[in-house]
Amino acid sequence: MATPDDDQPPLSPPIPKYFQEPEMTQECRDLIYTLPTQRGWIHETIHQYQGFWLETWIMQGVVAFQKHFQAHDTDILLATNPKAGTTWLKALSFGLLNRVRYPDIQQHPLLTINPHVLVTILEHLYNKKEVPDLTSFTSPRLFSTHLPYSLLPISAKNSTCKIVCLCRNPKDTFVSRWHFFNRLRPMSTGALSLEDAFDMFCRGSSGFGPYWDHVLGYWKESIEKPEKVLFLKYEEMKEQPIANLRRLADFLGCPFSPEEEAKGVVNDISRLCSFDNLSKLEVNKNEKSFGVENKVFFRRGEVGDWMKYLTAEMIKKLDRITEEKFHGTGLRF
Ligand code: PAP
Repeated sequence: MATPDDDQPPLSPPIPKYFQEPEMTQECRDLIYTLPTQRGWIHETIHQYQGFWLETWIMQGVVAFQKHFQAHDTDILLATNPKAGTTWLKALSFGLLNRVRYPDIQQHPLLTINPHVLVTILEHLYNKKEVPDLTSFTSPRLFSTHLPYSLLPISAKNSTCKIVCLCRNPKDTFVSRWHFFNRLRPMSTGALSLEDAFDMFCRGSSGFGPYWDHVLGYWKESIEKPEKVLFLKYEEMKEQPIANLRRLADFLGCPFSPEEEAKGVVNDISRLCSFDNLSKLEVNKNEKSFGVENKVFFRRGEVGDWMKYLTAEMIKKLDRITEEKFHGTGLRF
């Protein structure tokens, strides 16, 4: 039986504060009570809300985000399925948008601050406070979310705010997710076996899942509204980081100038945000953000790591589901 990775010891309990349930309003409790419920990956329970599965601890944040967030036309929203490369996309987007402010790469905030601190995940912010104060965010505001497209607040869909979706092949997404949650599970709950996690993932009951529906929601929007939604693939970014960084810059309306190209700014940002660079920084090796060890966001950063973990039967099953779900959509891995 496969066990969670070898090269980093599992985190010790308790569950980091970040993933603890907030004090829940009666309204949220009442809502949860009406929802289909299954076993969760980190907490006891996960709930089906508007077609997607959400861990209990994030329910309140999702509902408040949907209800109260007012998108600005200039906002940028990074949308990812968990473990699709959120940390990387946050770093790249922050580096891109702030390149004039931080021209000296040797003094860059990404060298001392984890990308999750630099780019706020909205449902987590709304989990802490029902109506958070966003006045300190300057334009263009850069946020991230794990919400599927259909669950986004109406203003995010109706405004001209831009959405960048990064997705990753289902097998690596699953394996990365399994490792991640095993690092955060309380010892009292014990490790989640690969087999159990696989079963939950395939049934769609993983946080912000079903994975396929999440990916397809953004894929379809990116085809219908390419000026609003950019759809990136982790594997393509690994293969052609520079070309994809230029694509991202163009989409966000801040293309690299010929002078910047000549000075090597594209390469500088790409290198700064690479797995090799970020994962070796002191801040990402030995420090915590929101009570979570930053190193849990940097495991291997490879394409195809799933080969070490999945059985032939699992591969067949996951491939079959993916083929069925993506059939006729033009999306493939
Ligand atoms: P999140 O959705 O919970 O924020 P996310 O950053 O998407 O997490 O997932 C972490 C994955 O991205 C890890 O993949 P792995 O488990 O297969 O190794 C992590 O290694 C990878 N990752 C983090 N930073 C980078 C980076 N700069 N470049 C490429 N991959 C990265």
